[in-house]
Amino acid sequence: MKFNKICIIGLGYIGLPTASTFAVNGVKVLGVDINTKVVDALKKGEIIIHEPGLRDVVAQAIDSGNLSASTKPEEADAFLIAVPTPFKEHEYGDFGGRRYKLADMGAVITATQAIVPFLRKGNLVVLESTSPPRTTIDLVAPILERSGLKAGTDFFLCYSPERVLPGQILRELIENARVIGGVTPESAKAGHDLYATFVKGKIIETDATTAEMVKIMENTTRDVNIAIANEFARLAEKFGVDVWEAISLANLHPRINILSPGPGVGGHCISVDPWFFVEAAPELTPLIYHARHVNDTQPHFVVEKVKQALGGLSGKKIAALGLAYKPDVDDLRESPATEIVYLLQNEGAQVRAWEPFKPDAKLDRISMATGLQDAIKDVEMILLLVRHTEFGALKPGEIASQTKARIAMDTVNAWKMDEWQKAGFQFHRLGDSKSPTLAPGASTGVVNQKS
Ligand code: SAJ
Repeated sequence: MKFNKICIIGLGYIGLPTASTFAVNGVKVLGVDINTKVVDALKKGEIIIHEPGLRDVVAQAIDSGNLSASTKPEEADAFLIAVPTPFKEHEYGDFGGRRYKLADMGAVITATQAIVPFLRKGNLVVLESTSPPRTTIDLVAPILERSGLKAGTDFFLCYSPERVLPGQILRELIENARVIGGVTPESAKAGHDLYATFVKGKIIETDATTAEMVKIMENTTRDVNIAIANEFARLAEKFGVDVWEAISLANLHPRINILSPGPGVGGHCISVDPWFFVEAAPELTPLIYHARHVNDTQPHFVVEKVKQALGGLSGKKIAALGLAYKPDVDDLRESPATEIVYLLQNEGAQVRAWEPFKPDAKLDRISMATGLQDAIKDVEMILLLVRHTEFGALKPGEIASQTKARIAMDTVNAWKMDEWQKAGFQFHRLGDSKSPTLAPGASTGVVNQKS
């Protein structure tokens, strides 16, 4: 099947890279977003999100004349839906005392409804947004069929999950294997033809519900694996062990690959998607539920550790380094770092936050520093929350001369203990109760030779 023009609804972290990649590969693309800021920026060749390489591809796409933007769809050969599927903010489900989050499918519904007036016989519609199992069949198809056309017969309908890693989206979009789940085999074939425009990885056809499940299984597996790493960190603190050392030793086993503990799991994917399984079948998902619970409570674990190190939080001044949900991205959504700042402040601490990837972020009740020095100069503790490359490269000797702080805490294993101690800091690391927390010379009762 040949696609001359496609319409992509949702110009966020997935929709915009996808739209630009199609456009630079010779397809006419109309990018649609209800946010006029996004559309106006794109019309001027600008973007309002940070993703390595995206600015250049968008510029190329616009220069080619193939990418345009609007707030409304138009007729096209194919429609792609790439809108967010967050969870509801104030509504929860309950299964025997297990409180779980609920998917907010509002954006998928609105996007699907927007396509209906423009849907024609022979068109292809693809849902890319991560969605609960059966969404394509039970939610999207009935809305599209209000056009009078039948899914799988008059038009093709697929679910094809995006699986790209923020920070590497443009490369992974092209190189990753692509799963295409059709409501009929013919739909899957049409989806295959569309993505073959630029996908170099394998393109595999299956049914729509399998494809939906594949996506949530991937992110759920990662979430559960991070939860066990976080639980190991808690255990290590109880038993006088350095979890980072223990993990690196366990990972020497040929079939073990333990992930990294940290301040919690954030972002709009891994911290959200497992709830789709829990909501769809709470009676079948105790493990997935508890893993989510462990990761969601990890910020509280960090706050307790900070409290112990400072001997209380009230009135304590802390510099929080990093607010993003993970290293080297500007995305603050569902960020555990941000939650930690709020939790510290709720207990009376005064926090100055520095996020080099989003220095202008305006967050309710968070005092943003204008730079590293501004963040650290007048505090008691430097708290590392995100493993940004530039934070890993900080020189404790230089930091010591720019701050009053003599306590440093690393929640992501980016810093070398001996360097910070040599520079005169009391050093704490998440998951490491083996490390002496006081500077050399002071008596701790615990001796550690490691760095
Ligand atoms: N994290 C840890 N420990 C680790 C790895 C990650 O605490 O060992 C934390 C990160 O700091 C972050 C969170 O987990 O807060 C999620 O980060 P991530 O890099 O694992 O994943 P995302 O959310 O950026 O992207 C994931 C990817 N899924 C998988 O790796 C299975 C990506 O391929 C998906 O396309 C994306 O979700 C998505 O859009 O669903």
